[in-house]
Amino acid sequence: MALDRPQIPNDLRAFWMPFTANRQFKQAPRMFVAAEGMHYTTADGRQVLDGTAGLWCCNAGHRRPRIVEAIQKQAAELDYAPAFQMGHPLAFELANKLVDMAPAPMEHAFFTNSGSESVETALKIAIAYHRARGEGARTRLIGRERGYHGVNFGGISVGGIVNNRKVFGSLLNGVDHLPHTHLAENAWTKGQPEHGAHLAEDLERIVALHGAETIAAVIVEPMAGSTGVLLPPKGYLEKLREISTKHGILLIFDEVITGFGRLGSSFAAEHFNVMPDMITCAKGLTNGVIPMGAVLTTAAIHDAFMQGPEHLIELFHGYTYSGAPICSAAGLATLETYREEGLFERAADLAPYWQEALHSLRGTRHVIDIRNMGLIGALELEPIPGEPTRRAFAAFLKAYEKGILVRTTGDIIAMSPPLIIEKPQIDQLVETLREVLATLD
Ligand code: PXG
Repeated sequence: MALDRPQIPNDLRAFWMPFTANRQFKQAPRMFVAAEGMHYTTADGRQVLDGTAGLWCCNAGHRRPRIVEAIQKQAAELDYAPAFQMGHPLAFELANKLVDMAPAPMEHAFFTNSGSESVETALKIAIAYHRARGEGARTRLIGRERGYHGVNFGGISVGGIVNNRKVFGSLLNGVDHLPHTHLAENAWTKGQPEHGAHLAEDLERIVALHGAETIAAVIVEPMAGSTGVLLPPKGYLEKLREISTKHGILLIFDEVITGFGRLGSSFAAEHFNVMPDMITCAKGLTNGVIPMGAVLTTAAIHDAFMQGPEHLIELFHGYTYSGAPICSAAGLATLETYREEGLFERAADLAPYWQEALHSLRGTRHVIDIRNMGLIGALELEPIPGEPTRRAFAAFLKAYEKGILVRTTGDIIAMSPPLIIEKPQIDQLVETLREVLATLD
């Protein structure tokens, strides 16, 4: 591939990198310059196996022709159309395809540009929905400890990752949190853990504390990704649904990671057969190629807004790029790629092999737990005393040198490869990690 720019710029100072150890990075930059299928190419010409689908987003792998062509064609045809009070066909088409793919109760799609914006959108819709129905006192939002719902103020308020919250002031008020579901007794579980369904009952305690009539919504990741792959105990999501329904509280599933085949089904709601009132998604919606997210809602939520004079705007919310033409084209081509190649089924078929491969690392030095579901896996490492995160970060750097890309969060190594991964590539991931862990301090 001809590259007309220097592979590594001379000056790395201006770009303030997101969620990155900037000073460490700039001393020894790790740059990707190309990608294809399951691999990245580094600036120094090495191939790196993508064990993380970018950042959990390139579910169909890289540089897929259908998606590339759709974007090129759309850019040359209708580059942009105003998103407010005007439309263009592809956004409607994508919304239809998306709700067709999603579990039946989801009938409408509101487009955003990211997972974070999907979360803000869903939280605002929840509060406005209750108000539209004459329950304007329902404004409280319930999240969960260790939850990740993006980085905007609503998302970090309902989120439960302390470093993402503690330096950003007082956040939203009227927020409470459920306990996280990560129990030591579930260590080494393959798939969904046995213990912990009772943790959903904490919602009853929160209801008793605040009064159900003040609570708008509960938001959880059906499977918590960013915090280190925390799986829902058997019966937990069902119980959360039951208690939310009983008290008229909306249940929002944040499926930014679990959507689009990650668990071997369209969404986790389908996988667990628990239906929320709203689903937030992003990432895999466009295979990570173009920023786009969406909030899926039931007809009951959407229809509650469709009242009053018809010339009035029903929901005062939206983004310049909500459903933008190029994003919509990428979304349609992505969904078509998933369908055509049966990638969700492929993920489901590969899941048992993935599970056994990962769990073969049990007994490897430093590993204190292994968790998995669908094509997601995590190895939890014993932290170096007094130096949390250092060991996992060292593993990440070593793995990268040895040609595989993994993610770390705290002392947890997380993996979420593209759904096109082949069995020998699963072996390569696991065997490389085995070597890395064996040589790590
Ligand atoms: N909700 C969930 C459940 C997420 O996982 C977001 C919201 C925010 O999405 P945006 O598009 O605003 O980043 C996310 C994002 C990681 C990692 O490796 C996870 C995310 C993003 C980047 C890295 O854990 N999740």
